[in-house]
Amino acid sequence: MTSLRFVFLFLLISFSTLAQKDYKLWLQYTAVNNAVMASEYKNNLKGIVVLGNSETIKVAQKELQAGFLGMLGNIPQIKSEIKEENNLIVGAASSLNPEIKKLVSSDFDKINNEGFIIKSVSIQNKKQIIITGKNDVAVLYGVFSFLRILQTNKSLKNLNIADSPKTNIRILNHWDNLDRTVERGYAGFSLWNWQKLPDFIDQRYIDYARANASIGINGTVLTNVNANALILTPQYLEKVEALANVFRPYGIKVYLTARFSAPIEIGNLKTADPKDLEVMNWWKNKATEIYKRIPDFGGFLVKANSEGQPGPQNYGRDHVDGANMLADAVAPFGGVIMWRAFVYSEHDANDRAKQAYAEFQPYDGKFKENVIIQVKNGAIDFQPREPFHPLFGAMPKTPLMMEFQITQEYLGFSTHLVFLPKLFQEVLESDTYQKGKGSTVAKVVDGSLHHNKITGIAGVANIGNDLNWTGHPFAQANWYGFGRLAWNPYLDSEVIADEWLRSTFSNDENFLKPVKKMMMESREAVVDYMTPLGLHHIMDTGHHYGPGPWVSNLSRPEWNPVYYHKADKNGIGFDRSKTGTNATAQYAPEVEKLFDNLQTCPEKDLLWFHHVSWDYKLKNGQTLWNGLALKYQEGVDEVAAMRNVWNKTEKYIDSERFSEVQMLLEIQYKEAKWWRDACLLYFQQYSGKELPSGVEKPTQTLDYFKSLKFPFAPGNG
Ligand code: BDP
Repeated sequence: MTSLRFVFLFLLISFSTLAQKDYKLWLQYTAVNNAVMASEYKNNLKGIVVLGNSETIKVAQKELQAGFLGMLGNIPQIKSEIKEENNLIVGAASSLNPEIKKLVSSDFDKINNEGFIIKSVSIQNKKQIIITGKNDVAVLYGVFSFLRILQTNKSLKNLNIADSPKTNIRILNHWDNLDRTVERGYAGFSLWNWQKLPDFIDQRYIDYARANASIGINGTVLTNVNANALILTPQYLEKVEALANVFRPYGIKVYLTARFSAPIEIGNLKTADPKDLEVMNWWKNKATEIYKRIPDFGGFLVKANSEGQPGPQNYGRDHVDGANMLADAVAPFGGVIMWRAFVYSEHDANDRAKQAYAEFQPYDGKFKENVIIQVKNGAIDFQPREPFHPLFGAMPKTPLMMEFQITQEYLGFSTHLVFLPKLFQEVLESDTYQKGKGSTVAKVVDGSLHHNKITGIAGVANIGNDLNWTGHPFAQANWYGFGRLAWNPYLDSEVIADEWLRSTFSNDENFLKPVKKMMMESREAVVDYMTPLGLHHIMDTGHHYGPGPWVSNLSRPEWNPVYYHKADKNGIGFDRSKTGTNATAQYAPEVEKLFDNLQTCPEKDLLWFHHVSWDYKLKNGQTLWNGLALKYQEGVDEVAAMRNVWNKTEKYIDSERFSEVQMLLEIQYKEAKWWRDACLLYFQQYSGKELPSGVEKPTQTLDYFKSLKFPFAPGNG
């Protein structure tokens, strides 16, 4: 009996410590086992001098203690004075004494309000390290960055870092409903426990804030863009206030989605017309009420007149009228309106890819100063690959915010390992040519191209209440990478993968090298086995799980995959060149020419812009049909290779995460084959050609694949 109890206890303890690894994200703070580095750290970190006593500074101090305890096995002494050498001095500019301030004064010119300085200095001939910034939150960013130096086993010698975020709004968009379901959420239910708030503060809220602050995220939209007006009632605002209080010390502002018809639904007005005086006043009063509770409330995110959501057009007004009315309501308090450009009208039979541009481009320069237009990275909808959204090159007088999707709605949910920073980087590096060569999307988004006052990057969160937050251990890397790119849109995704792997798993080169390579190749793999050569939106409809290129029976044409691939006896692809819908004309002439011409259009975007025959010759000499089939096979092979890489990592990491990823890769492999077989069998009906050699025979019939139904696929409301 006792021994049984012992075994049980042992299991319980080992379960909880292992499970914590999944939970701890990239803040593992595991012992530094590189002896040289460990001793360098210990020698340089004899004491900590923390200046200031705000809640944020307390958080910074706690984080340093946790980090040092985990990584070095002890906590350097907390000191109130700087006497000996080898201290870490942590505090905002206002708390530094004149002597120290002088040592870093020129560095302060290099940073903005949220930027930080980490510097090795000598004070009265004693060497010290300073972490500082213009305010306490900046110092906290510096602390996390300093801890990352240790986490990634880098040297502390001659530190001289001055780093600032390049965008102002670095924000997660939670598509979380008030009943705790998450639209397109694949990691459990919403973190926000509305029923227990405001009195019960789940530790998870704090850990969420910590994780975000560690990567520089400074805002969160708590609610779904398909909004519920109830969030704006006092009963809920009290709960929102409680969350805002938790997040504040971490530098995170709370934002909400505003349902445009809220004045009717919760305000008892007869209209929500943005030009109606009563409606304007209702929003002004609502804003006043919110800011009374939450003085640093960020503002509203709005999805209007899109996919059935109410908006100004219901009253004969336009997006400018709607956005500016809300902007007036929050302006006195410093609030911002993030107005989404994700629109495609049911009354417009034209190419869906052209619609957001057609609707929004004419509004350039018409929005109030505190409005920023939030544009998805591509013109359709978060596909495995899309050319950059033409609006990024077309609204010089309007601040545009990037919207990426971190949750993998169209990329295999939280089952497939796909390292998204690679996708994000591809978009950010795209050249709009708006002001000539080098006018990249990153420069539009960070405001450097048009000198915008507000700038931002939003990511649709992949976070839920699963033990590991994101469903897949590697999906944590997408949250991490999003934050790092929002801070610096010019960061290389490989650097991000390296940092994340070291902080999350191991610094062992034998682990890092192959796994990093696997991550870097994972995005192209998913493109290859789902939508190679520019194909898009051929997922099964509604839930978007698995292939459904055959779907053609939905009421709106652009909801059907057949609308996007246009496969027929002659060939496949959507002609968006000037012989087709002329969507290419929405780009700057240089880009337009590139995409429009079949000879110069990058093959990765071929079927996005052109309808080509099955016999069309690809650059490698293969026919389109053979090339397409071989790409699908390549995707499957890539997943098989990922699986092989992972199977060799067992000795470097904990068994729990090892086997989780192993099982997930098995599923991904199975699903990659499903994608290949279903798509090729379907397209083969039109090409009428045999599969080329090298492509495995399908395991099932087309009818079988068509018969698969997933009424309970997650994330679909
Ligand atoms: C699509 C999703 C849908 C969202 C919509 C949006 O399928 O659930 O509501 O985008 O971004 O990707 O508004």
